[in-house]
Amino acid sequence: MESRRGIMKAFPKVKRAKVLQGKDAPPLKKKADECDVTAGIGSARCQIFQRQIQQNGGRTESSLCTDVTHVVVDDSMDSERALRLLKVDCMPSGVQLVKCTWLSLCISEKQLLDVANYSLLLPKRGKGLDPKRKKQKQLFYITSCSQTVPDSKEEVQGEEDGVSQSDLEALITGQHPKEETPGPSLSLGPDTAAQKPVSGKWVCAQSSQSKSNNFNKHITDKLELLAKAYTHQGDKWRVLGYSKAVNALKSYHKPITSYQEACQIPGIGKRMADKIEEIMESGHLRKLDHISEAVPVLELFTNIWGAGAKTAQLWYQQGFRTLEDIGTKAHLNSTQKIGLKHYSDFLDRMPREEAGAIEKVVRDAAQAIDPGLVAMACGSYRRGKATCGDVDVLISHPDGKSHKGVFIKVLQTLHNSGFLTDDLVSHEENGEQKKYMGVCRLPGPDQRHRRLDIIIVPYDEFACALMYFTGSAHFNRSMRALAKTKRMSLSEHSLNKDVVRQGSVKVHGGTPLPTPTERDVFIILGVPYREPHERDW
Ligand code: 8GT
Ligand code: MN
Ligand code: MN
Repeated sequence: MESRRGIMKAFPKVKRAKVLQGKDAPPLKKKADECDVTAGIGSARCQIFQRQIQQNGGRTESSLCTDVTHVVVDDSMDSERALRLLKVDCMPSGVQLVKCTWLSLCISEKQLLDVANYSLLLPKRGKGLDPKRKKQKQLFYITSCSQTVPDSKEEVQGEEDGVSQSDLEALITGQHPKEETPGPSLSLGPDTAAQKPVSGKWVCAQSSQSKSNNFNKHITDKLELLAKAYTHQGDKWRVLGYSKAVNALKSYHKPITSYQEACQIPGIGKRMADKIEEIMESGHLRKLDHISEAVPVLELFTNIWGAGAKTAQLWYQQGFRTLEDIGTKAHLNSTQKIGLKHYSDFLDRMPREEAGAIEKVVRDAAQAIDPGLVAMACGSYRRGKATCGDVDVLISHPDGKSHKGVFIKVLQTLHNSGFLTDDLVSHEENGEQKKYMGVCRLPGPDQRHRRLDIIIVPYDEFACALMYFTGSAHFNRSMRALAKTKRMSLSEHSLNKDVVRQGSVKVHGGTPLPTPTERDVFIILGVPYREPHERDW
């Protein structure tokens, strides 16, 4: 990638991109006969964007030439600065100036999405896209401003409602967002970081018990409402930003009284602080008045196991409004059919005692096969929650080898006894780990159907898998991000050292460290050990 006066040529020119126009090009290209230019985005992200765009049949341009229909800029950039960077007084007619979140969403959804919520400048009145431009192919253009936008606290805390760059990258690459906003230790070299005690804004270094006395409930209640709306609209970025801010507010030691005070809390950016100020001053958040009437319907639909925001939106567009519509008119895949059948059972969280009873059934089945097997419920159960959405049972064998072949046998036993009633994902392989997702029901009258996950792992991965499946997801992200600052990487398989990253792209996976217990992971990362109930972030 070449850098020129702060402008990064990230994508091939149209002509060179011809090769990408194969007949199998994914839907992004099909729907997206438009062009993009991107500005102010770090080089690592440029690379990710470039690869993803190319994979989706997209094209880029190295300057704001006449073919361009979209200019994509970093979320933190304002329109004035973008125009300065582009050396124009205003955007040429028909050219959209959009945040890179939009591009990321397009990539993850594999289609061109409406720019409405991601546009920096209102389009000129009465003017849609110039019809000529509509015919053109996609062109992407990224400019880098790594010199002018440092990896500062401001940036990582995130503009656009507090979503960080690392979250963005995780989502761009289509993974579950596993990394949390890097803390101040980001600026320390790996060696210094290892010596400094980890603290401050690292969520994993703190007990989630600090949330139990929420002095800012009047604020978090409203932010959570908005976050929920974003969840059902499939806006993962905002959901992440809001959940981070809500966590930060819940664990803050006193009621917030000013905008400045809000800004100083790690995890809260300026735009989030604006909203907090609005609630403080007016007792209300106007944004809540503008939640689309579609949201409750989308919520109804996404509560069907196996139906995500995208499916829900599709159904909504097809005119469906009720579960009856879905049952009679919508096209459902096999998991969604099971989800609909058990709609209210799955929605209802079970008391932890019931989760304990389910764990026991699975453990007994495993130990009937081999008494040496260990079986533990992780997830919310292990975090000590009073209710559980599902049960996540982890199975392994301390001898390091006898877990092999157990997966099939355990499932056989549980199917035969009638305990397992439906299979959602009957066999998912992840390296040496195997995962089952299904539905079970305890014997006896009046028992409800419950979601059950069973994961079998080799014993050398047990501690990392235990930690991963215990969560919470937010805690996991924090641990992973912390590992990253020490040139390590943490996964459900292992904690690796000597990881080589270029920007945020991992170029060498490093070497797994021995982690016989969860405690070892905490010790190596230099954070105080947290009991599972303290990880409920
Ligand atoms: P629950 O009571 O709603 O079931 O809450 P949970 O037990 O915390 O959530 P879960 O969905 O059952 O997931 C179990 C654990 O797996 C989570 O706590 C989380 O730490 C971990 N996990 C990730 N990433 C992902 C992911 O992409 N999908 C799922 N299902 N779980 C994940 O870290
Ligand atoms: Mn769970
Ligand atoms: Mn689960």
